[in-house]
Amino acid sequence: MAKIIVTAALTGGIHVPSMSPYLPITPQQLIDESERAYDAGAAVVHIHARDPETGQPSASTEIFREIATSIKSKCNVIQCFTTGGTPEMSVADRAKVVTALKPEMATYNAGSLNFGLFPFTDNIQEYKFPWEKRFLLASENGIFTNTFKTLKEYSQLFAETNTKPELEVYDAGMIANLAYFCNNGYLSKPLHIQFVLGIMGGLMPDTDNLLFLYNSAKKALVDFTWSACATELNQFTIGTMAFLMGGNVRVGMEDNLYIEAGTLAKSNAEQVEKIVRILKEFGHEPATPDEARQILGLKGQDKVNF
Ligand code: KMH
Ligand code: ZN
Repeated sequence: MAKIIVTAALTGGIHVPSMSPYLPITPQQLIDESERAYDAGAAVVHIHARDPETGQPSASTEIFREIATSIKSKCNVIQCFTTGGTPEMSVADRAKVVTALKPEMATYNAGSLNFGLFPFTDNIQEYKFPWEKRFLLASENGIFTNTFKTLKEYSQLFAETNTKPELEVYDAGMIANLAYFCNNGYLSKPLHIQFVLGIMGGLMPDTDNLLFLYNSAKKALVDFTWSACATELNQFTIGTMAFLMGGNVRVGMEDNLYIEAGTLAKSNAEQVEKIVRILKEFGHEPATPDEARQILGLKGQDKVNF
C-alpha cells in the first residue's frame, strides 16, 4: 500500500485566537506543535508566523527564522512555509520568507480570490485582541491577490532558491493558470498540488468537487503529485477521500479547529493522530519525512538557508 504524506498546517492566517485557545501562536508553541505533529506521523509541517503578543499573522523573517532553526534542530520534518500570509500583506512581504530561508518547500497560490472570512464573526462573542474583528470583516472586500505577474515573479523566486512550490488550488480556473505557467516555462515538472476546499470564494468542500478538481488537473497537467485539505470537519472526509484516490492529505488548525463535532482539537498532533489512524485502517502508512522528500523531489534540509 502507498505511503501517504501527511501535512500538518499548524496555525495558518485564517483563524483568529478568539476562536480557539489551542491555536498555536508564539514561536515556541509552533515549534512544540511541529515536533508533536512529526511524532504523530506528519512528514511536512506548513508554517505561518504570528506576532507572539497579539496572534496577528506576521511576515517577519526573524520570527520565521527562529521557528525554522529550532524545528530543524529537533527533527527532520519537512518545513513548508507560507507565501500566502494574509490578503492584507503585500506580495513582496509574503515572498520574503523564501528569499531569506530558501526552504525546501513553500506555498504558491495559483490564483486570486475574495477570501471570505467575515462569516466567522457571527460566532465570536468576545474578542481577545482588537485586530481580530477588523481583520475578519475586512475580508468581505479584500482580494487575496495572486495576479499572473505576481505568479511569474514567484515562479522565478522558487526556481532561483530551488524551493519546491506547493501549488494551492482553490478553484478550477487555477488549474488553467498552472497549465499556462507550466507550458510557458515558468513552472517545471514534477508538480505538487494542494487542493484546498471550503474557503468562501473558492469551491465548496464536497466529494464531487474534489473529483472535479482532480480530473481537471489530470486533463490539463497530466502527471503530478497531490494532496487535499478542507475546512472544518470536512478535513477528515475530504482527506480520507484524497488518500483513497491516490493522493496525500493535509490536516491542521489552519483549516480546521475541531477534532469532532462540537469539540475543539487540543493540538495539531491530535488531528494528525486521527488521520493516521484512519489511513492505517485502510492498510496505508504515513510517509516519513525522507520518504516524502523522495516522493516530492525536494533538495534536502542541508540546502536550506537556516
Ligand atoms: N492565509 C491565506 C490567505 C498559504 O499558506 O499560502 C492563504 C494561505 C495559503 O494560507
Ligand atoms: Zn497556509
